[in-house]
Amino acid sequence: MIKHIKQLFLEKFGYEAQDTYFAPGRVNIIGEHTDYNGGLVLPFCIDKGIYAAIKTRQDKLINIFSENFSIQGMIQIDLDLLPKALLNNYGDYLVGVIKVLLKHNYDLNQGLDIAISSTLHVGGGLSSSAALTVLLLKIFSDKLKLNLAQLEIVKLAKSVENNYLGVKCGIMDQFVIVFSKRDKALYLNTKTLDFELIPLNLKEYSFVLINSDTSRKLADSKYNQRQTETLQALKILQNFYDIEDLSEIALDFLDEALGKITDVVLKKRVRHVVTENERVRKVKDLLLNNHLREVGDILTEAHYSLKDDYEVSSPLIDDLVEIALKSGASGSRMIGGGFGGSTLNLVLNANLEGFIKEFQTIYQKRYEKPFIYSVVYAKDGIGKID
Ligand code: GAF
Repeated sequence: MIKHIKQLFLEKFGYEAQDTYFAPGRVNIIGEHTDYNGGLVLPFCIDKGIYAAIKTRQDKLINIFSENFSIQGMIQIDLDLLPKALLNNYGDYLVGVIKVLLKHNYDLNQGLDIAISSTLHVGGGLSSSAALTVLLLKIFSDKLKLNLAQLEIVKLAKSVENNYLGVKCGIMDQFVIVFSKRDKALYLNTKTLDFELIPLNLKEYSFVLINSDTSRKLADSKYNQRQTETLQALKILQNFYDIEDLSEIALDFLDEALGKITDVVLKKRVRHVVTENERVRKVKDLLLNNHLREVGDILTEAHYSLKDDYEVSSPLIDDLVEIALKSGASGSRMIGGGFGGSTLNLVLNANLEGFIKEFQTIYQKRYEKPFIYSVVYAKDGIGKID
């Protein structure tokens, strides 16, 4: 892929690239929709992601070409003349990054040529947007000598999504894309930003990712609505409790807290957040103590919480979970924002081949879509690769 991205750069710009970078996508083991409620998450990065080859320019133009969106051609942004409205293409990530840097008074005095190519399947829900934003910030930081600290990159990348792209996301994706380490899962408290890298040794199990091949844009989906609902529930509970976010509600107090809310939908949202935090704690301990079988049960439990209480699944995703369990997975759940994307499945290695075969047979009877799956391993976060 390094050779490929360098070749793409040469073809598009007519000279050799200076540097190449890679920003991975992420998988979340558990802790979904908790990161904008001050809760816990347990993600890791995978080996698929976005590659970039770059070279600085003498003027103040940023030229970017994405092989995956080649139909949109080369996008050019003048650092002195930024578009006011959204471009409605991937150039918006670039403009968002530039605007957020300028807002924080960083001096952007040099242009860049950038070629990018992604191995993340569109519609996989593996956080390609956070990968792209973090990647661009890292390139600007290194090449324009902004010297951004890792945590600053994380926060700026989140701000691009929140303030320029209209997605009210939390900090999980950006954080793991910067801090992920090979063979580790990242146990993160999204409120304090304290984190631990815990060994991810699945022993006789594997994580299998299954892609629903349905894309959705978080800004258009009900993602932001969920954020608003949890905020509404928090406001109600703040009349009774001295709390800053829903994750401060302990499981033991859940029933009492739910008693303060009359709206049935808001009750369900709160129940998901509180029980999900508990599931993250449990899975972390189970992983550390090598109790993988129980991890599977909790993953499936989390899926039903996301489906029934948080209502962010989809009929197709529910079906993928059902097929996985029928095919012998020890646990299965949707991951990420929801309404599409991928499922994460915990499968015994001894069953792996049988699982894939059985899943494929059932899936292809029901759907006329390609069956897209991969076995995933925890990898390092963003970095310069050459
Ligand atoms: C998306 C968001 F970007 C994350 O911040 C997180 O909320 C996730 O959905 C759900 O857990 O990936």
